[in-house]
Amino acid sequence: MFKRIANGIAKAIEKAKGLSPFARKAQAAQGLEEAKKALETGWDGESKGAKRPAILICGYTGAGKTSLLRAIFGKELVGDGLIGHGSPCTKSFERFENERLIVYDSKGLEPGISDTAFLDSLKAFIKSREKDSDGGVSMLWYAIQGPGARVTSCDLALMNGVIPEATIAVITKKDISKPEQLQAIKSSLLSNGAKESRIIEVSESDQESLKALCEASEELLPEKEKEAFISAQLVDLSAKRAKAKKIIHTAAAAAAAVGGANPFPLTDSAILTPLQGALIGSLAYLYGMDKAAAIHVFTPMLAEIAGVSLASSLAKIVPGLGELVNAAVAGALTEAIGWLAQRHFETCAKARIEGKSEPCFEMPGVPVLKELLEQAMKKRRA
Ligand SMILES: Nc1nc2c(ncn2[C@@H]2O[C@H](COP(=O)(O)OP(=O)(O)OP(=O)(O)O)[C@@H](O)[C@H]2O)c(=O)[nH]1
Ligand SMILES: [Mg+2]
Repeated sequence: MFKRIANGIAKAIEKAKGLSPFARKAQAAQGLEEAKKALETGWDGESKGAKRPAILICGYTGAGKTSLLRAIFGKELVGDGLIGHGSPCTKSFERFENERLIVYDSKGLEPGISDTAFLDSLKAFIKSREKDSDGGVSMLWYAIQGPGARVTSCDLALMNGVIPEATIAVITKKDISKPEQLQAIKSSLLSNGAKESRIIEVSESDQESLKALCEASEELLPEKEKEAFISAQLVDLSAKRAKAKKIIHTAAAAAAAVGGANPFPLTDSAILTPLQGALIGSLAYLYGMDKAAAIHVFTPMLAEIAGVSLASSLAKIVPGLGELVNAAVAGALTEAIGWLAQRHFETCAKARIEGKSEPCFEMPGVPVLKELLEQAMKKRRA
């Protein structure tokens, strides 16, 4: 995708050569219009490369299944009023979904229900999903609450009898469990054939524990589903950062190729904005932002980027840039803009985890831009 957009930019640079300085500026400004479209292309490109995983969560009633889903995927996916304080809450299989993921939250197993009846209903449900156009259930999170300190024969039958190769045992409510209770559950699971890496202790308010569950899940999912899962979850920010780095480097390499093949004046650098728009769109998908929201929030940013470039203030911000956009400068400009957007997305993700409202994007002042650009230039020179 980035290469395709870069090819279009290379043609625009070629076309600009014979134009007057005024016409060149107008043409560079035109890049902004294309950048808005590219933002959408970037978002679509990233989402097409991913496939929604379907996670099924089950376990006894009150184990904390719905609470866990809310803590990892946010209130936007699992709404208010679905947590049962005092009485069983979730009825049958509830499906929650967004553009990145499907989750099936199951009714909790209640004492008195026969193991075999529950196991059969779960197997029938998984079978029925196989015909789903979205594909079948990818993974099972089996919740066992820590303070209960026991693993029942029914727990084992469910964990070993449904999709054992894609099951993670999740010991919940770690915060109110004694170490010996957690240990008792773990030993029992291990002695019944569970893998240590597939047993995760969590509590809904311990981010590190939730991140560990995400990491174990990422390992288990096929590549395309892993991409979508990383984008859907809110707690493993390091996985998002690693993916953001790859996206930024691919876009920066495409920009460097354009600048390297045909260097152009720094005052025309707005011509690169379509590439930067696609980059921001890709990052927006990764950080869980809706396409429409991304366009709404980042169009002004693209305009400001184009504005800084058109006003030829870039040379003033970083005098070392020189007068030509060559491979190093094109790559560094794109990389700096990528990290600028990534910083904003990460701040938004943290705000969502803490239940705060997301801050608006504000174009940083000259010192921050200068620092980002200088860092990117230094890396390119090295
Ligand atoms: N201390 C503590 N309480 C928790 C945690 N997770 C959930 N709870 C509480 O456990 C109770 C049950 O939580 P739910 O998320 O409704 O449990 P569930 O497994 O979905 O229950 P059903 O829908 O009935 O099957 C609620 O009072 C939650 O607030 C946790 O990590 N720590
Ligand atoms: Mg529930």
